[in-house]
Amino acid sequence: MSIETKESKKIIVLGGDGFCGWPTSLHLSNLGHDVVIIDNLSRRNIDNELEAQSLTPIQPMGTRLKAWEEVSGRKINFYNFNIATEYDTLLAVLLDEQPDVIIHFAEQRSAPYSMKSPKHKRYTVNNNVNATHNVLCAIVESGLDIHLVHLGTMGVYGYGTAGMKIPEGYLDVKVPTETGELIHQQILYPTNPGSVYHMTKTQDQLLFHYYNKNDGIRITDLHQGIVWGTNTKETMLDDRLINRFDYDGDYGTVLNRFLMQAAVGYPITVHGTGGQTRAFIHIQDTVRCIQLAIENPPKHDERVMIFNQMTETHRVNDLAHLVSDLAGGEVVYVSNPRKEAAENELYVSNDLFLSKGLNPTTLDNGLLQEVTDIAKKYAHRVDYSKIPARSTWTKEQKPGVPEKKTEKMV
Ligand code: NAD
Ligand code: USQ
Repeated sequence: MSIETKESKKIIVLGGDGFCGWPTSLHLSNLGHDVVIIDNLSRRNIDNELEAQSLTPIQPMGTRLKAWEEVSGRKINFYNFNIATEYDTLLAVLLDEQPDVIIHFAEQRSAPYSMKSPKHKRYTVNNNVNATHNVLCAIVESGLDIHLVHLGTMGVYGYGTAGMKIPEGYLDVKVPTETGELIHQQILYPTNPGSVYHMTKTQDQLLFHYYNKNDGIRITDLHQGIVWGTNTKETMLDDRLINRFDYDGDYGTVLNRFLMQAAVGYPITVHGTGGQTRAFIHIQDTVRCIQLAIENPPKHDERVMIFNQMTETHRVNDLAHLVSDLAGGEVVYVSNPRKEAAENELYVSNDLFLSKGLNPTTLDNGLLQEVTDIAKKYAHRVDYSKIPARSTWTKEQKPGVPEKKTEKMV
C-alpha cells in the first residue's frame, strides 16, 4: 500500500493530532518518511471546554497510532507536551530525534475562539507566538540543519486588494530616493489581520524573517486558505483513522459548516450579506502541498520561501447556494458576529505550487457529496445548540443566530 519516496526523511510533525496534522502525518508516513508527532492534545481539551466535539468520532491518539501500524506496517512515535511552554523538552526531543524537517501546525487556529474573551485572546497570543519562537530558538540551539515548514494563513494579507493579485508573500515596491531615483525592492506583503488569531500569524512571519536572516534557518511558510473536506486516501483506510470534522460555531469552517448544516436540516448560516470572498483548499491537496514543500526546500542562503496554499476563491453567498442546490437546506442571512468587510474581491497567485506539480482539486460535486454523506452518517452526534457562531468581535456585534426557530433549534 505504501508509495515509497526516493529519499526518506525524519520528519517531526508539531500538532500532528489536529485536523490538518493527522492526515499529513499519515500521508508522509505512507510515502516512507520516518514521522514523529508532537502534540499536547490542547485541541481535544478545547472541545471539553466548549462542550463541543468533532462530528466524526476521532479516536484517542494511542488507538490511531496502533491502527496505522496495523494498516501500513509503519510506526509513528508520539510525544505529548506543550511546545509553547516546555522549551527544554522540545530541545531534548530535537537532539534525540535529529529531524531533517519540522512541520509546524501546533497553534490555536480558530479566529472566533481567539475573540471570545480577554482570556482567549491572551491564550492564543501566548500559545502561538511562543510556540513558533520556541521552535526557531530550539532549531538554532540544536545546531541541526532542519528545514522548517510552517502552516500560515491567507488571512495575513487581509482579503481586499483593489483588483491586484495577491503575490506569494513578497510585494514589489518602487520607492523614490531624495534625488528622485526609483529604488526597486521586494518587501513582505503588508499585513492586515482580521482577528487576534490571524494577528499571531502575522507575528510568526516576522519571527521567520529574523531567524532566517540572523541564523540562516531554512523556512517555508505556507499561506493556506480555508481547508474543506475531511477524508484523505490514508484516513479512509480504517475507521479508527478517521479525521476530525469541526462543525461548531468556533471551530467549524464555512464550507464544511454549510455542508453539515444542509445534511442535518439546520439553516445554512450566511454571515451578513455573504459578500465575503475567501480562498479554499481541499484537505487532500493540503497534504500534497506539504509533501511538495518538503521536496522543494529553500537553499541555505535563500530568504523565507512563501507559497500561497490555496486552489480557488469563492464568495460565501455563492457557496451557500451551491450547497443548498446540492443537498437542500434553506439559506438564512444572520447577523455577522465578525468585524470584517461585508464584500470583497480576492485574486490570489498560486503559481509556485502549480509549478511544483500540484494538480488542484477544485469544488467538485462528488467531493461535496462525500462531505454531505459523512455529515449525514454522523448526524446523530450533532449538538444543535453548538452550531451558531456566538463569539463576537466587539461588544457591538451580535451572534450569528438564525431568527426563525425550527424544532431542531431549541
Ligand atoms: P487543529 O487545532 O485541528 O490542530 C492543531 C494541533 O496543534 C492540535 O492537535 C493541538 O492540540 C496542537 N497544539 C496547539 N498548540 C500546541 C502546543 N502549544 N503544543 C503542542 N501542540 C499544540 O488545527 P488545524 O485545522 O489542523 O490547523 C493546523 C494549522 O494550519 C494551524 O496553524 C492553522 O493556523 C493552519 N491553517 C488551518 C486552516 C484550516 O482551515 N483548518 C486553514 C489555514 C491554515
Ligand atoms: N462564515 C459564514 N457563516 C458561517 C461561518 C463563517 O458566513 O457559518 C463566514 C465568516 O464570517 C468569514 C468566512 O465565512 O467571512 C470564513 O470563515 P471561516 O470560519 O471559514 O474561516 P476563518 O475564520 O478565516 O479561519 C479559517 C481557519 C483558520 C485559517 C483561515 C484561512 O479556521 O485557521 O487561517 O481559515 S483564511 O480564511 O484564508 O485566512
